[in-house]
Amino acid sequence: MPSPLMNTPNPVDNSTTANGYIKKWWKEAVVYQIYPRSFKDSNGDGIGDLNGITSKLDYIKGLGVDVIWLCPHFDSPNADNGYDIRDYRKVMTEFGTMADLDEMLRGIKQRDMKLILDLVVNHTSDEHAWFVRSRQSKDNAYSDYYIWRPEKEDREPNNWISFFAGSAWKKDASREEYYLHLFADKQPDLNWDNPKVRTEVHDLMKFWLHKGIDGFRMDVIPFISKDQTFPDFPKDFDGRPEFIYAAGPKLHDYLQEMNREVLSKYDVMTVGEALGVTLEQTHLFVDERRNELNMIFHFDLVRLDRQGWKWKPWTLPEFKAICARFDQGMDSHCWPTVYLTNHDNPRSVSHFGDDSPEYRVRAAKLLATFQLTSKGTPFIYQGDELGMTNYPFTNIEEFDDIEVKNNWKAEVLTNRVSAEEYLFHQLRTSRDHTRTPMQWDDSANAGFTTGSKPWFVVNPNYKEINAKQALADENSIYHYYKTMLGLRKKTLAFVYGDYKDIDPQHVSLFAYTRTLGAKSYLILLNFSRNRISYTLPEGVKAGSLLVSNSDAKEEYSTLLHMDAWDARVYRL
Ligand code: TEU
Ligand code: CA
Repeated sequence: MPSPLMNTPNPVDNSTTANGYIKKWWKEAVVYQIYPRSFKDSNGDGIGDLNGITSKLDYIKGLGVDVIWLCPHFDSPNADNGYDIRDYRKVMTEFGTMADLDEMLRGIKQRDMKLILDLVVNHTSDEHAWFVRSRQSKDNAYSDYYIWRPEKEDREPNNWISFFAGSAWKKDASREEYYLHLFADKQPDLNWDNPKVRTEVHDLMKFWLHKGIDGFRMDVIPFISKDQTFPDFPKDFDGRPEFIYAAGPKLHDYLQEMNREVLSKYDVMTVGEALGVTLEQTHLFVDERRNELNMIFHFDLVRLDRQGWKWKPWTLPEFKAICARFDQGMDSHCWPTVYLTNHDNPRSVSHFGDDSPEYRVRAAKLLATFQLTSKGTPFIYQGDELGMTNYPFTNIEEFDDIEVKNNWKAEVLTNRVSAEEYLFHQLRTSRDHTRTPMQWDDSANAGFTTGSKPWFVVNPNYKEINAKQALADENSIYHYYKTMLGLRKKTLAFVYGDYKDIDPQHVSLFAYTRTLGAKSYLILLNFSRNRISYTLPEGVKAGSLLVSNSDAKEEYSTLLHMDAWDARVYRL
């Protein structure tokens, strides 16, 4: 039965650009990511919910985005905030009902926006009916839905580790076997080598597509295929298991099958979260001639200052080198994404900008300028349009994230690392920084909930940093995003244009051009507090000024004076 909410037709004409890209709606779209638990609480229980999102659709549409990516909204016991799904066809009770979801989807469509859902199918919750059956015996219909192995010489089947600390295997008392969990032990990995599992996944995708949703973000999708011999980590293992987990032998067969069986039948977009995928492997996922996924999220940029859970300093030339490498590494058959944060990373202005009261607004606008003049589909995380910042955690009790807590047990409680050192790193890297409630206004709890207790700490800076203030102030970060989104919409060169870094070695200025046919633009970003006098290289001259995050007026010049965190876009 055709759904009344079938995906909306797309205006983009699928012709080819001057530099060889086939135009697609999802290449020109800008996505806004919602973490439902922290977006807006409508009933005072302290937990964000679907009706809360519906009540804010005008706010989201007002920004000028096209697509909403909703983090998991499915029934879940929340061992990992919804990334442990108990029932793929049911809405998480705290978030509302299926009727609320239909209402939200209708509101999204009415505003000419689209919705993509989070497809979490590398693993389920251990409370999923499949796992409940699977652990009961070795010979029921669900026994092979998960990855079970006998113990090996009195211990785990191999030495694989979980991303949330400890072994990736857990011994199950009833089956007397180990099951694999690359994440928490409450997140058992599905056995994709069982064709019944793949059919189940295809069916649940169709269930949601029939509702009229417009695609999926696919959680850790490169991990779905496992080397069934389960070898130990190689001798030269570098401590980064993701590169081993993402190299399963059947991965691309399964993605092509999923495309053939499901995705090819709908005009939808897909983006795979590609932990453990190198730039060199990217085309295998996204080359349009291979019919797998449209795009993937790389980790190189958001994790450039990381070593495991530890933070390390980064430099602008390193940041630029990653951008250049990705641009050169993907031809016109591939399409990139651009994101500076999500629910697994610190706040972008705290991470790549400057969150001091003096420079926060400028720096957040600079990052918006970067993101919205970059090639690829931009993904904006909720609250970044307000310049929300990292949370000033002072002790471990304040955190919620299972990753932070499990690593604390593994590192601090075993005396490997001091509490001070651990907190020093988490203050810079923790996933919890982006999970604090959205700051809507300056009333109690930032207007996130009418109840007395939000599920998670509210950043104390909500009195200054909130949506109400941002909407009222025409110089706010929100309005700047809106301007940049409007400009991107009418300037195809920002979407498809060729990219050229004109000064890769400069330590604080990022200067690049975007060119499509006869149209060319120069973007200048001062990633520092220093004032810079900059002479453009031979042959480059700034033309008229299209956008600036300051009151600078310089135009038609080869010598430019950039203040702290200045961002400008010129015609060339
Ligand atoms: O994340 C994948 C993932 O492993 C990392 O992003 C994670 O944050 C960690 O830093 C690895 O060290 C996805 C989801 O985005 C995340 O929220 C889930 O916790 C995870 O998968 C499991 O579903
Ligand atoms: Ca609620």
